[in-house]
Amino acid sequence: MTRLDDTVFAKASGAGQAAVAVLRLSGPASGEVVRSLAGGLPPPRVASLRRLRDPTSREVLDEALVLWFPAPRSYTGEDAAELHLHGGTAVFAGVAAALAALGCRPADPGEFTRRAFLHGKLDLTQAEAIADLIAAETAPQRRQALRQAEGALSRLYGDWTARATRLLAHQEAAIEFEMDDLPTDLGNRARDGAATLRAEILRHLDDNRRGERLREGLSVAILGAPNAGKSSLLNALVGRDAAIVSPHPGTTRDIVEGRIELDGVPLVVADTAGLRQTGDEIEQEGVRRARARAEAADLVVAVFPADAPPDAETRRLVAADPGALLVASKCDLAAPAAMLDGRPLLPTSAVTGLGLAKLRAALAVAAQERAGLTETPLLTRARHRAALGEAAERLKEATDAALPELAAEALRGAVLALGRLTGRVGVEDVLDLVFADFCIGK
Ligand SMILES: Nc1nc2c(ncn2[C@@H]2O[C@H](COP(=O)(O)OP(=O)(O)OP(=O)(O)O)[C@@H](O)[C@H]2O)c(=O)[nH]1
Ligand SMILES: [Mg+2]
Repeated sequence: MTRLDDTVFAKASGAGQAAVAVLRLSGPASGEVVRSLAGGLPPPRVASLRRLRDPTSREVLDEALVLWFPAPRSYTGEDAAELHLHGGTAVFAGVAAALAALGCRPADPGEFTRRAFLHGKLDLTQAEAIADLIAAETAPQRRQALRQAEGALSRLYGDWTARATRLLAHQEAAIEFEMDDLPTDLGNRARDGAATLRAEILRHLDDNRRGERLREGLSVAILGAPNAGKSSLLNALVGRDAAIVSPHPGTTRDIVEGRIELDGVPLVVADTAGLRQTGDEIEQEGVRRARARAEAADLVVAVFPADAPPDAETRRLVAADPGALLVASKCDLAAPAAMLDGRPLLPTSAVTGLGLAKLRAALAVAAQERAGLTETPLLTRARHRAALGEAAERLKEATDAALPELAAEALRGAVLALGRLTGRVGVEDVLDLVFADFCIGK
């Protein structure tokens, strides 16, 4: 639980051994603490070189750059400071001990951003975007997170919340006027407005999870018969021995994942157990997991070895999945067919490297298509999807309501659901979820 009368600190950079470790401090006692350590407060927002001393023993702890950010112009919106220390473990430990002696406590993960939220510096979608920015691995992920941090999603969701609130006000006014026997079409206009808003929300929801995929990485599942060369293909794609390869059919049991990036889209490639009927319980579980992963994956790569007839299990599976990529493996051993069931087969060999560049290119195209890189703000989280789905549902109820009172009640539900997105309404239950994926010091 964040207590805003606490002053907290955390190492905000320089994990492990780095030349500089930045220590962040935030809370009402920040100014007093800096004064005790540095012998005075430097001017606001100007980096000043100061000697830090243990307040009790007066021992010099470090020569540090000290930055003082008086409220409200700080990241958290409260009095805050940064100490740029030399990067040694002993330096940090010494300063941390001095801070603890002065009554500060180490910050919880995400606590600085949580404080910023509580002081109205950012809303929940922006706080989530900062977590994404810290975790971003690729340039498109970074761009998406930055757009969201700048408020692209909060503006969109904030605008929807305002509109739903206005519709609710109209609906309630219509009820008032009705009681006074005044003619009005306010109620009808509120219902039309609800239908229009719902259509916009549904369009935003119907984006094929592009934003979430970009954030999490596109999921690719490699499927095929035992010994088809699936693990060899995974290893070739990720460029390391991620999965065990052996001439024994049924080697892979669990799902083995490797991450790659193609044209800026992260992919999580999963190698799976070979599909076959088997009496071996562990292998059966592996096959079950393989099928489940194929169901959940954004893209299936089906592997058919060139030196064997195509197996019925995998064939059946891809027949039901028109988006699957078909690959002929082991083309150094035998000449592959060009087509299978009327679909092109991409020839590859994990031994000679044949076709791997083409496979990467095909994966990149599929990934780009499915990630659908666009400039409009994308829906990035399941939390947003749930709240928007709920809002659309309530708006439909409002449109279809038989009584104005029921329409008003449904609109109130829509406002609440939309408000949860930015955290302006009903916030307590979502806070923990949002801040749980933060690292300490942010
Ligand atoms: N010549 C040749 N051999 C290959 C190629 N790919 C895989 N192999 C061999 O085929 C055998 C099976 O390869 P794996 O990658 O383990 O096959 P798998 O599909 O993962 O097999 P399971 O995990 O049992 O389902 C191994 O002996 C590999 O060395 C290839 O492109 N060319
Ligand atoms: Mg395998």
